[in-house]
Amino acid sequence: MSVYFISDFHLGAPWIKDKDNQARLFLDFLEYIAQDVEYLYILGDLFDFWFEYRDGFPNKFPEITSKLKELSDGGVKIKFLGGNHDWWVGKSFISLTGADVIKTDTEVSHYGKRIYISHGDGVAKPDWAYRLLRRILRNRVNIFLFSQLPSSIGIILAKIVSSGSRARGEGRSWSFLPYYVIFAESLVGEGFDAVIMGHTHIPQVVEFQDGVYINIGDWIRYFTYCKLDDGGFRLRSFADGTEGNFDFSKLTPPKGIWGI
Ligand SMILES: [Mn+2]
Repeated sequence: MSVYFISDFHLGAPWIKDKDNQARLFLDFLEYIAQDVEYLYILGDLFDFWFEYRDGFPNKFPEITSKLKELSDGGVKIKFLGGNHDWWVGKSFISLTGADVIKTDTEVSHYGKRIYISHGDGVAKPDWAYRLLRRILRNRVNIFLFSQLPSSIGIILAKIVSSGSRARGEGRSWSFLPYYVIFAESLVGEGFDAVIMGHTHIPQVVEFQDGVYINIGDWIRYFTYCKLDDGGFRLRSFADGTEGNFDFSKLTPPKGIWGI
């Protein structure tokens, strides 16, 4: 049995060109791993926007949520750690998918490994504007106020969350990557065997003396994920519709509109 880590689908983002291909690959992936998945960690930004208002939130991805529910009903433990686009998932998401929701960066343990998991937003120190916005958007009073809005008005929140990060994300993530490595290295120094994050949309594996940092990339350009079993951690890609190695020569600098 294996542990899988995935993130950054941004389902529903208007800037994703081939949504049908994305949805088909994701459903095929869930089917493919069904036989050996024990834990499935979704490390945020599954949705480009999800917030539960007074009148709920319209589920635009019934095929995907019901596939996740099928897995959790079959005994798979799905753990959802929200990202900067979908941190506000709540009761309706939980009942649609059967997932457990984790609200903060956390430590988990599998195959004797201490693993630090995080979406990864707020790790890059120079991104002060986002770090401030994050505090506002995660403030309990503000969340309550937003949740009282009907979803038609509350969609304003979606625009703040989505367009803000799109403007910032463009071309800037490359320069943020060293901060992720430094952050991970210090956690490895504290005794973690692995630090697994998403958010940058750039798959990365950085080996330290006593541990590893893995960025699981995205499901927009790279279709990457991390798999852990008794053979250790591996970064894999499902871009060809089956499990394969990720070819790092395929990494390209972000161009045009590209949100994180
Ligand atoms: Mn993100």
